[in-house]
Amino acid sequence: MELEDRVKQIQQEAQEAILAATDLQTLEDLRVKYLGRNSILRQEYSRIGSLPEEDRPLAGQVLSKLSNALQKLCEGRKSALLQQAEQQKLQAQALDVTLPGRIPRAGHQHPLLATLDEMVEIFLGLGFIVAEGPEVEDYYHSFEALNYPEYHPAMDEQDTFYVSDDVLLRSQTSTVQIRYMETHEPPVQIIVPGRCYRRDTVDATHGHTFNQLEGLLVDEGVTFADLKGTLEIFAREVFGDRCHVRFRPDFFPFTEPSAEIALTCTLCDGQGCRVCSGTGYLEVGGSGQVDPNVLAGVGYDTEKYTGFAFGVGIERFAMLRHSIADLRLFYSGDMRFLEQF
Ligand code: 2U9
Repeated sequence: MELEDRVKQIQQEAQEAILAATDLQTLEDLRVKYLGRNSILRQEYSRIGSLPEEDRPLAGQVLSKLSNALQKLCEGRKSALLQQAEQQKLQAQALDVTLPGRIPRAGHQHPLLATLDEMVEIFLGLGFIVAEGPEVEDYYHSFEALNYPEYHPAMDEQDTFYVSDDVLLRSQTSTVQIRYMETHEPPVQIIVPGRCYRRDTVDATHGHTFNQLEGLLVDEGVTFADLKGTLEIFAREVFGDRCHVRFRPDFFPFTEPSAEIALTCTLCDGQGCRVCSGTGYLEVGGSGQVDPNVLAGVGYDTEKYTGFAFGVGIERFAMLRHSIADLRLFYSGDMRFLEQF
């Protein structure tokens, strides 16, 4: 075949292959194949010596033209591939500023503590201050100082967690009120939020660990009406103006007279529904006038001072506030539950 035809065929083949190269390595392999030391072009150059004298200059021209053309093609393709790679890199790094921002997962308060804080706020607004005290208590502050008679069932081991004969986990925050009165003269106006412990079987409405909010007000001339008025304001702040307090006789060793605290059902406004089992009321805690023995026990003049006290369960309130049927959900650590608040 004539040199001209061979050159045309090589150019055609090389051009297609170079333009079809999709990466630098393939392109480099092609450059070596067509322009390298052992390339087809080199072989053609080596044949020039065997041509007739008068044909050699033209052959040299034709081959160097082909070599330049293929060299240019390789360089062109290489810069195109580099540009393409650069474009892809920039594309990958491209930031679409119109996308919505990633909302950082913010933690938030636990529903129990949120409810507790809301209840505390209301009493702070009524002039109470928060008192705190130990959760691990001694027998005296837990029972004797609270006027429990000897061998009251509450002090038995089936209700209370004992660490030793005289050390136990408090079953109510009332011990803090005793400690507070031991170190402060009247008037006393405190609320005591906190964790309490009872040997209870865990079910939808009972736990061995639960939170309480207790209140104590001791001054001259404090009456049962003051107690009910205070609780009435509290109930309306939490559940709205249609919520009322119902007192029913009850008994606690540390209060006399005592009253069970019930609120009009938050769901049916007192008409009666499944939540309040048709009664229209929901029991939330207990209250009463502080027993004079308790005041005498901390050295207060019971002729001069009287007081009222109350205690409500936080879980109970939180369950009513958020229509939760099982208090174990609060302690489950289950984000599907907690994320709803
Ligand atoms: C002192 C004197 C009196 C606090 C009171 C109750 C009634 C009561 C329970 C309600 C639900 C505990 O969380 S609960 O299970 N509490 O019924 N608590 S009177 O009376 C006191 C406290 C301290 C020195």
